[in-house]
Amino acid sequence: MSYSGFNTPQKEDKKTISSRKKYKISIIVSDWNKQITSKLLKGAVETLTHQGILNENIFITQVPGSFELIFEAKKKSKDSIFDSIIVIGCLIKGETKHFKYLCKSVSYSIAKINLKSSIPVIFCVLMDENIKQSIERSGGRIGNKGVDAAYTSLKMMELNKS
Ligand code: DLZ
Repeated sequence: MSYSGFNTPQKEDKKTISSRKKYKISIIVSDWNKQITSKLLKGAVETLTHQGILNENIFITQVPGSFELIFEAKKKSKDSIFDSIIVIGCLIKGETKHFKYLCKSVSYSIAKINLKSSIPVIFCVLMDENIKQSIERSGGRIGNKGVDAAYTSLKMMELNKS
């Protein structure tokens, strides 16, 4: 497997898993490139539930494209019921300038929400040169970035509460 940079956490003890029952997570997922974002979503949800988050505490919102992740994340970050937000999208380079400006605005805006928000917003937006790269990162050779985002969300919620 290629190096992904992500250190998968050690197996957690029962007490830690059980302590996560209280957490509520919003996942905002883009419909654009759904064949990829649905796999990222599946990876995230399976990891969260496996790590102690209750199914009924995972709130999924679908938006048309990655650009709309910004508006929805801003809204959800003001909603005090959530302990963490994960935004999932997939931007693939095309022939126009859309890719460059979408990548810039989505990453910049989600970073900006994190500066203001009291809850962590986890960034799971692939920005790939082609569909092959996206397939590799959504359950292929390089793993599933949805899984990594779920672990990051757990870590950040726990840090935020400590
Ligand atoms: C317009 C557009 C393009 C060209 N490419 C993508 C993409 O690769 N991934 C993605 O999530 N969304 C894309 N979009 C749609 C924009 O994110 C947005 O939905 C529209 O510009 C409407 O605001």
